[in-house]
Amino acid sequence: MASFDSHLEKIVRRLAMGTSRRGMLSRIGKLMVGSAAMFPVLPIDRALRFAEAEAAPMEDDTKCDYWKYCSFDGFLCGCCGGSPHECPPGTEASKVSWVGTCHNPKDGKNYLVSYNDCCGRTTCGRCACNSNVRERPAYEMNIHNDINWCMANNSSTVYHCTVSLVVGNAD
Ligand code: ABN
Repeated sequence: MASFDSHLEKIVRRLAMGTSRRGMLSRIGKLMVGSAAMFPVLPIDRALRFAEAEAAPMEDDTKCDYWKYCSFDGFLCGCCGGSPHECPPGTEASKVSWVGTCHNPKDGKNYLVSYNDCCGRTTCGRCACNSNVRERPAYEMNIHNDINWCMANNSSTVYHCTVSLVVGNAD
């Protein structure tokens, strides 16, 4: 070990005698720049990639682009004190509803989804979502979804928000 130390000491001394301090600093600087190009080490770069990875999955059922909302028309109850499938307190689910067929990209299957309005409180007004896949003009009520489905409830005209429930397989 002692011989290794003295050998290393000789090399370092020889290097030091043949190099100015400024020259050594410049070499160290070049080495650092070169290695940074090869191995990206700046924390800001990694943070950005993490943010992109976070944004990638389409699995958020609080957002209108969630697969189950393909034929949605209304306000998402998850933003109105309820959940994506539960009416908020003080409201009741509509007795009639609009049914759409949505494709779940996760398992590649199609599902029947019932969109029930929650009735009995004034319009929530948050998280409007109008996807309307396969909706047709209003002259055919069963294929038109821009309707207040609270019509069959006691609180017939007061619409608050809409929930969505998978009711069956559509394949
Ligand atoms: N189905 C949601 C809705 C309620 C009232 C009016 C239009 C659409």
